[in-house]
Amino acid sequence: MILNKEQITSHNQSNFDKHDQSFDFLANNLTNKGHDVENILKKVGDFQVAIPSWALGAGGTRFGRFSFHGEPGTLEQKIEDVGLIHALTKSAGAISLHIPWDVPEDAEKIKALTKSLDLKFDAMNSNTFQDQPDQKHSYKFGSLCSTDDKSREQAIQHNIDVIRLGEKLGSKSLTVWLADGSSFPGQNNFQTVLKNTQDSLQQIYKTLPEDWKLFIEYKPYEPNFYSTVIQDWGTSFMLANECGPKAYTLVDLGHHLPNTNIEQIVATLMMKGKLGGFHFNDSKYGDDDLTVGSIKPYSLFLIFNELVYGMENNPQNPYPAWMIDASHNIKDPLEDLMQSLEAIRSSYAKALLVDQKALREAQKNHDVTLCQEILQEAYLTDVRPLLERARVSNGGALNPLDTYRHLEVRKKLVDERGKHTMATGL
Ligand code: PSV
Ligand code: MN
Repeated sequence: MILNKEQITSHNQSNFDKHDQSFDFLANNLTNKGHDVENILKKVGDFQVAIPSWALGAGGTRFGRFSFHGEPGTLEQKIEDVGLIHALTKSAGAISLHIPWDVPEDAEKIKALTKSLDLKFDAMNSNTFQDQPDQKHSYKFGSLCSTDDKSREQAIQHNIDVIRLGEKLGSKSLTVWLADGSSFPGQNNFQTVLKNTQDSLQQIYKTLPEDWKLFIEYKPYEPNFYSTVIQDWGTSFMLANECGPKAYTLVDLGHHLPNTNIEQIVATLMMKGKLGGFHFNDSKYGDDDLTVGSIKPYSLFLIFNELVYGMENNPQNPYPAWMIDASHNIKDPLEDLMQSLEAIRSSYAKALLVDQKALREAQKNHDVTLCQEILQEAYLTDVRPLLERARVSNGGALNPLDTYRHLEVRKKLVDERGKHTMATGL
């Protein structure tokens, strides 16, 4: 299913008056406070977040999976779904593939489809956390960290194959997330598995094309419950440094123990020029895969405050690759992704409203109360009219969720694909 521009613009008409009023009110207020509204609109409109192929079907837990009707059953349908989200939101201009879940039969055809929907290929993701049916050596006791040479070599080769496939598609980065670790004390020698992982990553790094980046993702636990080889940003940062200048740390919001100060991690990595990629989601307890901004919106704003500071003040850090990494159980995945995109852009816009000059001054004067006021002033601004204007200016929907429901997109997808389709993935 493909949405055409006319369907979207004709639904926009009914809400324009209301939008104009609220936008004018906000723009006046912001201008009076010294903000450059046009500049903010441009930055917000340009902010694009990749959608992972595995977020388009319903996720599951080890207790079960409830399929969502009309799920994309093929890679083409996954790309079409991202195309739908992008047509409505104009903020999801890329798809991130996970191999081997998404191996295309015809790379050229897939590339053409993606281009026709105004999408790009974001990072390629390798998968050595599951055994595949035709696989010779198991990853049960680790992949890039494995003490079994055959498993380790197979995992290295898989990553190299993913890079080669990504080259055909026009991707420019590889994200490596490893489930490697141990579930019981004594199971692994910590130094041996770390050393093996470092050696393996270096071998993969050597095959990276000149204009590619390697993103090393970390996670404290799950699926292993005692130790994970790349457990935290420090380990990832160390490995990235051992690999070389094209290797970076990737921060996934769900991969931190409760109450970790993620904004401080972001600041540290950007100062060192090593924040390469970012996975958005939200969580209450662990890697919960919840909609971005649904649980801790203020934390997300504080994180964006550091991201904005880093993007403006750290030329040593490349522009990060943004991706939503969530796939949960009960909502329509496309609706969920549109809510996440809105929360991301909203936090970004609010962070752009932080009066950096006044904040520096208040920090210099140790006026702690004022520092907090400055942050809150930005956070409490209702930026929704700004997001609407940025979207509509780029040809998107004033209200993507409302338009999606009005146009009965899910019903049409079910009619087209059937009720009992199932997306590949977790
Ligand atoms: C692991 O929890 C993770 O965040 C990694 O990014 C994976 O590649 C992704 O989820 C999907 O399993
Ligand atoms: Mn992730």
